[in-house]
Amino acid sequence: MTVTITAFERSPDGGRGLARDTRVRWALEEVGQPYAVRLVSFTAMKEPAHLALHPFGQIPTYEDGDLALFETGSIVFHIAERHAGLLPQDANARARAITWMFAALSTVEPPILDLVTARIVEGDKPWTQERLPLVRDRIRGRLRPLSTRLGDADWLDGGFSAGDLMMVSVLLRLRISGLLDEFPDLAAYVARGEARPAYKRAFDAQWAVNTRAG
Ligand SMILES: N[C@@H](CCC(=O)N[C@@H](CS)C(=O)NCC(=O)O)C(=O)O
Repeated sequence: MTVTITAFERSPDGGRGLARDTRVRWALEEVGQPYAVRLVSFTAMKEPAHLALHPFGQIPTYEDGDLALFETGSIVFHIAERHAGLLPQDANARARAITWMFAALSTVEPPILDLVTARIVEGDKPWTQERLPLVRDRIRGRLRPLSTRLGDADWLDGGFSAGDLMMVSVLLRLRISGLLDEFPDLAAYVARGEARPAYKRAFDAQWAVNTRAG
C-alpha cells in the first residue's frame, strides 16, 4: 500500500517550501519511503471528503491503508516510529529527540505563526505597526535560548533526528523576516537541514507542483 499525502494544488508561497507538506515529504524522503500526493484546492479542503481526513480542513494529511492522520507532528512521529533513520535506538536519546519535536511545534512555532498572522492577516490593521516589534521580540525570546543550546553542535542532540527536521522546518519560515540572520548559528543550522539530499528532494517535488504550467 502506497502512502498518500495531501498538499496544496497551488501553495500560497508559490512553492518556497513553507507549506507543511514539505516537512512530511522530507520525513518520507529521509526514511526512503515512496509516497503519492493528492493535490487539493482551498475549496476541496473544506468539503466533506477532505474534512473526513482533516477535521480542520487543512493540509497535509497522511493515508496508509486504514490509517489516516493529520497534524505534521503526529505524521512525522508516525513515520519516524515505523522506519529507521529519524529517531535514535537508545531509549533516552529517542525521548530527547521527540522532546525537540514537541519543542519545535509547541514552543518555537507559535510566535513565528503570530508574526505571519500579524504581517499577512492583520497587516492592514491600524495597530499592526505598533504590535510588530513585540511579536518579533517574542520570537527572539525563543531563538536566543535555542541558539545557546545548539552551541557549536551540528544538530540539537547528537545526530540528525526528527527533532531537527521539525525545528528546521519551523525556523525556515523565519527567513523572510530577517530574524534568522540575527542568529548566524541558527541560520547555519537551517542551511544544514536544507542541504540534506532528502530535504532537497522534498523541496524539489513540491516546487515542481507549484511551478508547473496551467
Ligand atoms: N498544526 C497543523 C497546521 C496545518 C496548517 O496550518 N496547514 C496549512 C498549510 S501549511 C493549511 O492547510 N492552511 C489552509 C487553511 O487553514 O485553510 C499541522 O502542523 O499540520
